[in-house]
Amino acid sequence: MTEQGEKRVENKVRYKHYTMPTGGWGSLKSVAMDIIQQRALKTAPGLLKDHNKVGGYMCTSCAWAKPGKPHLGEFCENGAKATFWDITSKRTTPDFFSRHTVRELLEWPDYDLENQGRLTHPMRYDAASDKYVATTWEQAFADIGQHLKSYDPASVVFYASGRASLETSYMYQLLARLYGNNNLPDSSNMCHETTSVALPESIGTPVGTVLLEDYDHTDCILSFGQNVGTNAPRLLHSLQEVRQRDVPVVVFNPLKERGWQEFVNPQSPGQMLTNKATQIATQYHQVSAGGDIAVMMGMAKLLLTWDDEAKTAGAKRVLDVDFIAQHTHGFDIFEAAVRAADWAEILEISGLSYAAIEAAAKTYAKANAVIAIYGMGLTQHRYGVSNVQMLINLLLMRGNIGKPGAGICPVRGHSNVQGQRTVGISEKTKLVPLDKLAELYGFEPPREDGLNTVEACEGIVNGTVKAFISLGGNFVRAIPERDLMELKWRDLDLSVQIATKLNRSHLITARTTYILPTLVRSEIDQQLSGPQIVTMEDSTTCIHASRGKYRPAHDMLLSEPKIVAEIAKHALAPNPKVPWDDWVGDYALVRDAIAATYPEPFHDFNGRLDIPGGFPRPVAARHRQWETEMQKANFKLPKSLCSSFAASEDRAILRLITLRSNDQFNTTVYGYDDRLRGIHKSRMVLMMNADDRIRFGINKNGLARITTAVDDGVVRTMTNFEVIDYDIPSGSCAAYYPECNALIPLWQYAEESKTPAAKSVPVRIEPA
Ligand SMILES: Nc1nc2c(c(=O)[nH]1)N[C@H]1C(S)=C(S)[C@@H](COP(=O)(O)OP(=O)(O)OC[C@H]3O[C@@H](n4cnc5c(=O)[nH]c(N)nc54)[C@H](O)[C@@H]3O)O[C@H]1N2
Ligand SMILES: Nc1nc2c(c(=O)[nH]1)N[C@H]1C(S)=C(S)[C@@H](COP(=O)(O)OP(=O)(O)OC[C@H]3O[C@@H](n4cnc5c(=O)[nH]c(N)nc54)[C@H](O)[C@@H]3O)O[C@H]1N2
Ligand SMILES: [Mo]
Repeated sequence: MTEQGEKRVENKVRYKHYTMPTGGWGSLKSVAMDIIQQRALKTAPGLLKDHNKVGGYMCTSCAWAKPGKPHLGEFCENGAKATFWDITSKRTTPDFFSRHTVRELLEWPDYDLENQGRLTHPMRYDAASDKYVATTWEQAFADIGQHLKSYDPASVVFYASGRASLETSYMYQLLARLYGNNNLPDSSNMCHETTSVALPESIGTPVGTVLLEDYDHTDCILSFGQNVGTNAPRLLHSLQEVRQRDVPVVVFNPLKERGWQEFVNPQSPGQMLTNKATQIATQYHQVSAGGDIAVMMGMAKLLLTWDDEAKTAGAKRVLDVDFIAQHTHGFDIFEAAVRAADWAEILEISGLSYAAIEAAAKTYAKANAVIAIYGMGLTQHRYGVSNVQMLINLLLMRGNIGKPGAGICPVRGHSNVQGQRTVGISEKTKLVPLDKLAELYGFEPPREDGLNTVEACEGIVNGTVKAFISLGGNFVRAIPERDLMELKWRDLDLSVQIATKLNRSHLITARTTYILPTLVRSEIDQQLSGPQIVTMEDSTTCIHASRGKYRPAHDMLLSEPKIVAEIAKHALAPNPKVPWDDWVGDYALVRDAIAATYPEPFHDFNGRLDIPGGFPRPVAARHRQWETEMQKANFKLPKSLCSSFAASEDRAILRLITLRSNDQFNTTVYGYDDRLRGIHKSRMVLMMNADDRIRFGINKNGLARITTAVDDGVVRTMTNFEVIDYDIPSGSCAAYYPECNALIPLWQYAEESKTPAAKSVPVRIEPA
């Protein structure tokens, strides 16, 4: 098997270590190229005025916080790219579909598909011609409704990617529950679900405790497994300010990511002219993939040792003993486990030296208020939950939760992925006020948990899932086990893809398949009561309004709330208590419904839309109130010192990290340049430690085959990866997502959260 994208992308990779800072001129140039490529010149000036500003629209790229006092341009290179790809003047019209069969389009790489521009018409797949043909909205909704009425409700999945607004998401979850299931997996299942499982057990909240202003008060930052320069670049503004106060930033990442090293703020003329970069990381530790629990265990051991010494000497304690006594539970057992942990094992698994771990622990121990940032490098591992809980343990040891300048800061992915969970998109019934929904809408909601992403895939494989509705996203491309999933997807009876641009999930057709094109957030959403406002929640739990500014890409497009409402009206028996049409006419009424369902976070929702910086939803742990069973913060024992699948004794198996380049938003590939890693022209690249490359007999700049090293009777192999010698610990290697998803077994996920273990795929490498 080869990656289909290869066929058209024949460029040979060019690799040159990138020494420029993140941001700066490189970033401006990249934005300029994108404006030209997407033919978005006319719309570009709006970026300064409206992007992430009160009265404007919220970026559709990452979920990072939008400050109350924004910068002149409150956007980054990647947010700008995401916007230009949304407001591109290119169109994927019925004429385009009439010229290409689906079989032909399946040969195209992701980049070429989305680069056709915005979808304009509802399209239905016609098997006879193997083409998509234009249909009317009325026909599409009538047919989809008819299909949905014919299924057992348990066999239908309502997936959501993380972009849809709070208003759409609320309507969507209600649609699923009125239909009769809780099958509401979302992209969070592949992402920060680990966080949503780990944090409630530890501190009684599913979300982070840090607000943007905490960055003004912190005196140390720890970062684990997040690539700031690419995936949340506006966070660099806060990090730069933190560094200007000389606050230490300690980074743990197998790869030397440029964003954590140096940054020039493109919004600052002074910095641009002098090109004077701010050094971000004060310590950079290249931990092995899956080695974080071991690192944190080592740090915890040192804290205990130094605390013992302080106690003996009668000096100030290193542990925050008052906090531990008053606010936590389980310290004794945790302490015993930390004391028992073996240094040799810690060093072996972490891949770091004792001195490195000691340096990190010293910095941590000296600080009074510490923020811990993390991303997919912690969540997408077999013991991802332990990863996150171990980080919480470390914070709890010194009382670093619930005080200014301190706390846990998971950096979320999609711009409203967190908010979707807040308003009920969840397969877990315990997270949803079902009784309230029953009372408001006079129906009996289903009470069994629904399917998460992995379970939905299992259902598709075993035939129990018959229909898949996708509110955005590119599910087939984003999930593991691509070959089997693409095969089984074709047995689905119905696939409905609500989308903005063409992607591969649209081309893996079911018996009946529709593409329903929709507006993007930056476009004016005109309904009966006038142009509409939508809302979303950022990584720091702050809720913002967003107003579209651009003319819709096409007259035929419908908004997401309208599409959801029409599917509901055509699939469900009428319910006078659910005013779908009124909601579509005025989204303020949906916000009233959200406020009625969730009075605490959303009281006076419509009155608080334009608070600069958004309004935070209440998080008890910020005030040291712990909504756990014991009403305390819990020290949780990690399940293992290593968060990955076990390594082989003979080092024949490497851990493959699948990650993002600087030129993509998830499965949307903007181009073939990962500028910040110095990798150009190709994505079929394997980043390897030179010793490993030599060990496996691969020539410098040679080609490699990657085979998943699991023994389940399935062969998962991909070939023709161009190998580059990369600064990465021996034993770990890295390649791009989504290309490598064919290598990830569906059953290798984080225990408890079922987040696919995309950061530690056990692989064998050989010359191709
Ligand atoms: N421009 C842009 N922005 C995005 C996205 C995008 O694709 N493009 N995607 C959005 C989404 S949905 C998400 S979830 C976020 C993802 O943002 P990130 O969390 O940054 O995700 P990844 O790019 O997958 O990379 C994670 C980092 O973890 C490191 N890593 C891998 N394994 C380990 C490990 O075992 N330990 C440690 N300590 N580090 C490890 C990798 O080297 C990499 O730097 O970004 C969001 N923002
Ligand atoms: N191997 C590996 N796999 C991974 C990951 C990894 O790190 N490694 N990361 C995982 C993570 S963190 C995530 S979040 C998932 C992402 O999984 P998804 O969220 O399913 O994928 P995206 O690539 O974000 O979806 C892109 C598509 O969304 C549609 N779209 C864009 N904007 C809108 C909009 O406003 N409305 C609608 N209706 N549609 C829109 C477009 O048609 C576009 O093609 O992938 C996961 N998969
Ligand atoms: Mo994500």
